[in-house]
Amino acid sequence: MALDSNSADLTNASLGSSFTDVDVVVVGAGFAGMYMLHRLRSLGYTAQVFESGTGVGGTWYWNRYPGARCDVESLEYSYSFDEKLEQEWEWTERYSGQPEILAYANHVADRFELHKDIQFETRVEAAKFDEEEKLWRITTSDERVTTCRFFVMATGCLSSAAMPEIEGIASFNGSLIHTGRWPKEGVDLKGKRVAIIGTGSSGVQAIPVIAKECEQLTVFQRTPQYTIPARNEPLTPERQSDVKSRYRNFREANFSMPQALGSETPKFNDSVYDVSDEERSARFEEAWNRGGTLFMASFNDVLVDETANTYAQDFVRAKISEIVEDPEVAQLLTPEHIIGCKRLVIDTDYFETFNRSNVDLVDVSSDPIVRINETGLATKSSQYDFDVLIFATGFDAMTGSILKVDISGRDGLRIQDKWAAGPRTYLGLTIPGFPNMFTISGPGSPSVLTNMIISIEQHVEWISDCIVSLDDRGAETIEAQVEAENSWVDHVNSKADRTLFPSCNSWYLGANVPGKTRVFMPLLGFPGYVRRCEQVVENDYEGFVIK
Ligand code: NA7
Repeated sequence: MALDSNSADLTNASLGSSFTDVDVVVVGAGFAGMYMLHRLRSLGYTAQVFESGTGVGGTWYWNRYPGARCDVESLEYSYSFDEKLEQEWEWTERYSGQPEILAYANHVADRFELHKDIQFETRVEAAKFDEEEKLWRITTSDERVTTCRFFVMATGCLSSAAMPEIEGIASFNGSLIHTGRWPKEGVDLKGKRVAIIGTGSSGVQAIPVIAKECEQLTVFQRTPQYTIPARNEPLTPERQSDVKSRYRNFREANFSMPQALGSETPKFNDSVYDVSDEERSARFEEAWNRGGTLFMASFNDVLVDETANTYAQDFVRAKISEIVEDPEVAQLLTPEHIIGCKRLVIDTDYFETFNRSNVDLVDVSSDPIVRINETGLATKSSQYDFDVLIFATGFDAMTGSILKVDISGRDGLRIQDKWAAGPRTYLGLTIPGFPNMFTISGPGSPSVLTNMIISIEQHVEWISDCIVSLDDRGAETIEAQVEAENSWVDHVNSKADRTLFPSCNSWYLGANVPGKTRVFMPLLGFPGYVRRCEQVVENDYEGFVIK
């Protein structure tokens, strides 16, 4: 039995195995932590969420940079677990911007009264499994220890901002900002000389918006980016009410898609080789005009066959040279790598922005950044001065926030040691050696290759059903077996190896973080994954030891 989290004033040393502060501690109050809390409470469990920010929303709380926008359509990127919520919330655009998604997260928190069980401005620093008592002891930045039976890491996949180690960074006299830690109060860029390092999704979204606001923008690019127009537009009331009138069917159709999204976007099951040159170009052109990441679904082999991929590459390269007026700039903006193996970006006026007179592009692959100094930065050949330096340099994705917590499981096994050669999980949900601990959208699950909110819901429901099942049978612990983990890791790798995904330096592989082991972390294919999770339960939690 659990005590009310606020009334528990016991020293942990006096606690017995059936006597904990709360049933479940959840780390993070993003979309995963919020639904986990709601679901646990509705099943009668007590839960305490710890969140380092001052509000809910996770990645949408932190990523307030100008232009931040979701690359999944609004009517899909929303919770599906509550029909009233689904009906009452009105989205305004095809792809929601960060302020609207954060407003939605706040609406959900208010609607389900989540705040009372979330402790904000509190970081979980350590978590230790007590084998004798069969409970977890969670140490937080306020120097308290909370005990719980179950421990859920809902820390998000893109929440640990990655800052490159560039000499002299502390000497810069101007403002230095990471896109993933954009100040809540905003940043006035009017009349400022701004520099931005990084042209991933964050850079590509921010650059066109910042260029319109600031006096001068210098973009430091290491790798050019393939990006497809988002074609964002206001969501018409007709489209919104149409989807709302058949939301269950719409959700189910998306649930059966490989990425849990896009059931109404045309997709094709033929090869680039099956059609004429004219048809191929017309197909890509339609996808370009339609906008969105499903450009890659124009043919069935673009992401699996290197030569097939070159047709898509060539199409986008031709677009860049059409849009960008200065041929030298166009050349610098033209990627050479495989399209889609780094996450495909969607944009609004990205390439067009380089036609503005106040935007300069510096290729730091040929002229590397050497150091940051008081007035700006020095590349090997030149000095650039500016007032604001923006790092759009991405995240220590998928594992960064888990590894920041000092987690030790059975026999004192530390997660940092367990994952020294890269993350290993069973189902992306559990880790042998760490009983009663779960990771939502962890490495080895479809997570970032899907509509994240839908993947989150599937994980939250699996975890809470698992906890109920343990209680129904009077069991205390569940722990994944190493054999199950080994075959799961093989499964995740073999899926990735059948595609072009492992062939370039992406954050999916951890290749953007110096020293991080190169492992393709997400699992391809949502419906197959969901079936597998269901089978595990049907086979009485196959691959787990329950005691
Ligand atoms: P990404 O996609 O990891 O992009 C980071 C960018 O920063 C990328 O262009 C990197 O170049 C660049 N980068 C990183 N370190 C450096 C250094 N030291 N010097 C120069 N350039 C550097 O992160 P985002 O935040 O844009 O997007 C992450 C995801 O969030 C995105 O995929 C969406 O799902 C939402 P590189 O390519 O490594 O040469």
